[in-house]
Amino acid sequence: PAQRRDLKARAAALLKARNAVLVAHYYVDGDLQDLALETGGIVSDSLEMARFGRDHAAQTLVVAGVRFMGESAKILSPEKRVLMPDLDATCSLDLGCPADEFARFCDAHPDRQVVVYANTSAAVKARADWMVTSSCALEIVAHLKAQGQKILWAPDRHLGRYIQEQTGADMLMWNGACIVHDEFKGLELDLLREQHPGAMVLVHPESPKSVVDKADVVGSTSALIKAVVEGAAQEYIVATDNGILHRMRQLAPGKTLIEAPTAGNSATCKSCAHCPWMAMNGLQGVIDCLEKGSGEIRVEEPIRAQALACIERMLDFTA
Ligand code: CIZ
Ligand code: SF4
Repeated sequence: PAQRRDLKARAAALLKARNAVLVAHYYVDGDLQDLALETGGIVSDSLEMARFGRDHAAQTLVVAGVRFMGESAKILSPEKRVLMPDLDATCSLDLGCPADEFARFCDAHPDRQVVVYANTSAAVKARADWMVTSSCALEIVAHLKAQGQKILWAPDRHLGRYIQEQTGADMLMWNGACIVHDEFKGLELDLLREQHPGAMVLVHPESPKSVVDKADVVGSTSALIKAVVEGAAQEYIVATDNGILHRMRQLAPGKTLIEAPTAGNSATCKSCAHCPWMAMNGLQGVIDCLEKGSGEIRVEEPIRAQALACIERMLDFTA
């Protein structure tokens, strides 16, 4: 702990000295989340991270999250330096949706509006009409449906199915999944719930249908945090990356938080729902990228400009 305190103080001093701000996701290590908040940065979901980075005066953004988050920051703020503690931090949704294959899929369905989840590369966004995050996907798809549009959706099949069920939109799906949320199990969740009959079940829609169907609240990371803060229940079973519990505990200190069961455990033992790529972000990485200028995100022009149009459509819609 003394060593961590020391690293944190060094990282804080460097952020200040380099006129940099730390933009962190809810799923990264608690130390990084605290550092971001203590130094004038933000801890948030990918939508708010992108907005915050764009609007902040700092000329260097340190993005603690996964690669698509760094890319989104660079797409929105090309004049800023965007650094990441570890450039190898990626996402199974991004990996599972290569830009060339995706472009062929789109070319085969020219009559559809292409809607992609934030968790994709800049090149995939460049091919899309709309980007969405889980906090605005329902609204945007409902809007497109009302206009009579048919949709090509990528890459998360669980989130896509959930949105289709909710909106009734005509959606053709890419077959991707998040390796973390895909592991939550409905049957084990039932057993856990029997042990905690008063608990509210909070589920991120990247989870399988068997889990989403048992939820009291289905929503983005921000929506799940709000549900804990505002909920009347004492206990909450949380089906999303367990990195989020840090922020939930801070904002709702009196409440009991229980991790939802995954395939790698049983209802009675500890969950293992933590993204291995989010876990690559650490205090030392923040120090290294600021000291050495390593981990810099670059996105080539025309791709950047095309991806920007797709992100801005969402930002304008949700403004
Ligand atoms: O699972 C993720 O990577 C999420 C929830 C990203 C986001 O939109 O904040
Ligand atoms: Fe991707 Fe899942 Fe990790 Fe989020 S938690 S970055 S969706 S692999």
